Amino acid sequence: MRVNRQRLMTEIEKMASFTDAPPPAVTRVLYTPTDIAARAYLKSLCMEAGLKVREDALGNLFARWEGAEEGLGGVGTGSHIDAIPFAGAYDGVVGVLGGLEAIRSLKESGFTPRRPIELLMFTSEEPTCFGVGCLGSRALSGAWNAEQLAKLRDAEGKSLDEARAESGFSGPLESVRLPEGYYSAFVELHIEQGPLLEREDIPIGLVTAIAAPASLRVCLSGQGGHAGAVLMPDRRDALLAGAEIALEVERAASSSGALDTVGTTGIFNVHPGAINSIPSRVELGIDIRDVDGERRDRVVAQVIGAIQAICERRGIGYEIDTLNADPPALSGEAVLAALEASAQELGLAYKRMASRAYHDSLFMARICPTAMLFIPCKNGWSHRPDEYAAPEHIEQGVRVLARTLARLAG
Ligand code: HGY
Ligand code: MN
Ligand code: MN
Repeated sequence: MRVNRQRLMTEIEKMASFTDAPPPAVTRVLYTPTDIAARAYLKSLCMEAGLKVREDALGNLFARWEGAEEGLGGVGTGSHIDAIPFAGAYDGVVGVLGGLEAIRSLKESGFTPRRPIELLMFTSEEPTCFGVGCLGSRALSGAWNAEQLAKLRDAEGKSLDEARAESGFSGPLESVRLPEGYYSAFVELHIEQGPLLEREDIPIGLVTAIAAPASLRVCLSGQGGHAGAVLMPDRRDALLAGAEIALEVERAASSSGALDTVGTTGIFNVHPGAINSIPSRVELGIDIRDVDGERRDRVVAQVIGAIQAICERRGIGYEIDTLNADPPALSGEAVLAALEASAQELGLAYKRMASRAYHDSLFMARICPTAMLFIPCKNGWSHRPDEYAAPEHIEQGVRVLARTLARLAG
């Protein structure tokens, strides 16, 4: 079986051209015209490969290679093509186009699967639009029901229903959830988004667990006013409360007792944002994660307690909205074993490791045995324009994935 590296790299480059940022940056936000054009490009590749393509009411895309036997759960592979602002060309894309290449390589080698093999492109893995990540896999796994999804609003107050309808995805949200047993296994190929594989010069990572992400949206309201005329004792400055909170996020995560706990204040919006006006309103976006769900929850509770104390001391109003607090996911041993056997067959060194980034596999693990396959990325950089994965590593990842799909699909 031969992976066509040239074809795959050309497609990855073409996918990167669908961007709303100046190259090499990639910005491809959910349901934007750029996202829709990228989806159309992917659909054309899947149809050219002779796969049966369908999209669900949220825009999750499924490209299916029917198996020889009827009525068996399929083997899924895939990832996402949406990209946060000023990201890179490989996050998610390697798993979608690499998954397609694995399927094409198997087809071209004359392999016939017993079970169907299906490529997935999940809608909205990134939280950019609605504040919560993995919307497509959250919905199709049943982790979130239609009511929870319908409550989501974007920054302009538009609902998920309005946004998806504008992009031509209609149909009841209830129809997104997959029937029991739809998949027998799921494997996602992804760049590591960390430095370990490159540092240890190991080409393959086998992901044993995915860290548990929690996100908070915090709205602070103080007393605005003239930066020159209002004396310091009379101020209620929302930005300074936010600054104390951001430092508390760092302190709470750093003192959890484990390096696995991370905390980030990635959104810090200030209103009105004028040099001579005291900030009256601030919106914070806080991301707290850990491979241990209980430890993560303790840190979240600590941060919420600190927000209350800081705001009461400073006379600042606050609203805290826990957008999501997902449990960690453990990989399926049978899928890990299939990945391990494939890497060994190919004579590739590998290491078992946790994923600190979340992925759609976090939710696929709720409906079938799931595991991820990592390849190195330069300096571990990701979510930035200079994100890079070497063609040789991408090809090796696809070769391990193809063999693993063949093993799992019989
Ligand atoms: O944030 C994450 O972990 C993923 O890259 N969306
Ligand atoms: Mn990402
Ligand atoms: Mn990703």
